[in-house]
Amino acid sequence: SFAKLMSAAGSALLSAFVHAANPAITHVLTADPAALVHDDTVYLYTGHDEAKDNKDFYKMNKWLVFSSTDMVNWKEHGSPLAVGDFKWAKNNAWAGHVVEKDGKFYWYVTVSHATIDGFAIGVAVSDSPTGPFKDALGKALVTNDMTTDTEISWDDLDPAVFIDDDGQAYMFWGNTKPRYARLKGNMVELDGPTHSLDLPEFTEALYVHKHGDYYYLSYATGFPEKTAYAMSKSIEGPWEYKGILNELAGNSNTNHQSIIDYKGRSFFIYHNGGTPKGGSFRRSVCIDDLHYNPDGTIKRVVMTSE
Ligand code: FUB
Repeated sequence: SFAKLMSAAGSALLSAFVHAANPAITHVLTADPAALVHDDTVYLYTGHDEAKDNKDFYKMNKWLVFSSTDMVNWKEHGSPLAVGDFKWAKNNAWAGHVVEKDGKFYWYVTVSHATIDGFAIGVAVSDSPTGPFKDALGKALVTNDMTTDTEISWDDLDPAVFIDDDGQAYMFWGNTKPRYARLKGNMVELDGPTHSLDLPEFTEALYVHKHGDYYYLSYATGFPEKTAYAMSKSIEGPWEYKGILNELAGNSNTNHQSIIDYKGRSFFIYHNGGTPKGGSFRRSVCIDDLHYNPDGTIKRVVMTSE
């Protein structure tokens, strides 16, 4: 019937609209996506790979911001934050994460410290989700603690910040050893001790989100990396390991994830080496649907390219 035909045409149109090709951004290299939903808009904060080929290592000096209201068309907002904005840092604009509190936007990032061996976490602040962002502290929020010989210079990277329903903020971070601490109300100082987490085969890229009654802790596992996750009824745990959420992301060793709910759907945002000269050091952000089971567990992500 005509009505059936129209409805089929409508759903074909709808799926063309909602399933953009992956990678989602191709004209510039983007890695380590962190998405923030604010005022009905998704802001996507990414790193920027500058390596000329995939035999190189990471070459990253600045971060980029994009926004979208349909998860398909991404508007560019340039680079409102670079390593050079942190006077105490020397290089490596690695993974970061942005949260909003009381009308201010806090961007937590990984950099290499100029005078303390190893990675460090800095925080920049802005009145707008698209910047400009300024170093909030003039020094690192977390520096490498080499006080015990089990510490490694890669410990302090990949911050992920989560604000619980009661307003308490937490920062999760780490490589090899996952950890978290509370943040003070000012969002730029740790409040109290740093706690270790016990997560199987943890590599890096912690990410925390809440959906329904559960808290979810997702992370990169193994190397090359897959994404695994754990669930809890409380942000302070205990966390129950739930297995693999996403398989190896093609030709990239890493696939650093971000998970959001937006306009009634859930999204898994990650990176692969999916552009023509892409690979582990030339990465691009991808977006796929995420589906929850009725018991709160998450179905494995089906990565798509078109
Ligand atoms: O982009 C540099 C590093 O690679 C990030 O900090 C890690 O999460 C991995 O994606």
